[in-house]
Amino acid sequence: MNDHYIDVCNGDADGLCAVVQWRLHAPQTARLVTGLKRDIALLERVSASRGDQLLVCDLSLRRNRAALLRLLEAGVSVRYFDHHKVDDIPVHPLLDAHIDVASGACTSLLVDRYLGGRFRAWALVGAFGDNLTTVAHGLALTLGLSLEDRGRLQTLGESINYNAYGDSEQDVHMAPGRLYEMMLRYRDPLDFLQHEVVGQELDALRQDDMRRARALPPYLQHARGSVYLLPDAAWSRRVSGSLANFLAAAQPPQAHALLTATAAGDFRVSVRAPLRTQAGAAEFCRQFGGDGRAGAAGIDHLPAAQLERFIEVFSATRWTDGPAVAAAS
Ligand SMILES: [Mn+2]
Repeated sequence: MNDHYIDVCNGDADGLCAVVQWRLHAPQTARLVTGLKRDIALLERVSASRGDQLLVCDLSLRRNRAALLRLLEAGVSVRYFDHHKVDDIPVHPLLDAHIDVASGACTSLLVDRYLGGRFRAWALVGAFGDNLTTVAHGLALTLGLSLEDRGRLQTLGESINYNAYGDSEQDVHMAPGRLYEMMLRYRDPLDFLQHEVVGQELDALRQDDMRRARALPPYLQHARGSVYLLPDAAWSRRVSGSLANFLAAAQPPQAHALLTATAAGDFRVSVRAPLRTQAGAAEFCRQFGGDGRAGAAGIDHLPAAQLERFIEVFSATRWTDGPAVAAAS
C-alpha cells in the first residue's frame, strides 16, 4: 500500500483538538497541513493522489469547495468535520461529511460525538477555544471534572486559540503544527498541562499582550464609538481581535475600530458594531474595500492617506440596520 494519510485543519484550538482526538483514536503516521487562524483556504495547498486518505477539520467548506472537488475527482478519500456555514454539501462516494452548523456546535465536539466521547477532555479544550463556554462547562460535568480542572481546560483552549492569531508564524509563540505534535503525546490535556511548559507560556503571553493593549489610550473617542491605533508589532497583530472583543463587551453602546499599522505605514482594520445593535459593521467596511458580518468586519488594507476620511465616516455612522448613514463626501 502506497496510500498516504494527510490531516488538514485550522490552526486554532478547535481545529487542532479535533485532529488530536482523531489521531489518538486512529493512530497513523500522517502529514499535517495547518496554518494560522487566517489561513482558511488550506485545501488548495494539498497535493494528494488516488488512494490517499484525507481528514479535514474545522475548515469552511464554502472556502474550500473547489479544492475539495478536485481532490475527490482525483480519487482521494475525504473525511470532513466542520461547523462553518455552508450552502450545500457535495455528494460524492469518496466524501464522508460530518457537518453541523448549529450554534452550540464546533468541530471538536463533532469529533467527540462521532467517537462517543472517547477523548472528551480534548474536545472541551477545542470548545472553550471556540468560545462555547456554557456548552463546554456543561459537557465537562459528564467527566466529573472539578471547577479547577475545568478552569485549566478553559484557559488552555483560549490560549491555544490565541496562539493562532498573527500575520505569519513569526508573530506567534509556536507554529500550530509544532504545538499539535506536543498535544498529540497526551491522551489527557490535563497531563499535557502538567508536563509541558508551553501551556503556561501561551497563557502568560496572551495576558501580557492584553495588558499592553489595554494600556493604549484611544486615538479618538466619542459617544458612539472609539478608534484605537496599534503599532506595527507582533503583539498588535496577535491581540487586535481579542482587544476588539474586550472593548465591545466593555462598552455595549459603542462601536470600535482597531487600526493596526503595517510595515508600509498603512493599516489593517477590525471593526465591531456596538454590541447593542450588532449592525452596520460590514456595510461600513465595504466603503473602504473591506467586508465581514453585521457585528464584526474588517478592512485588509487601508492606505494611510485614507485615515482622515475613515475617521470622518466612522464618526458619522449610526450603526443600525439598513443602509449605513455615511458622511457626505
Ligand atoms: Mn471552529
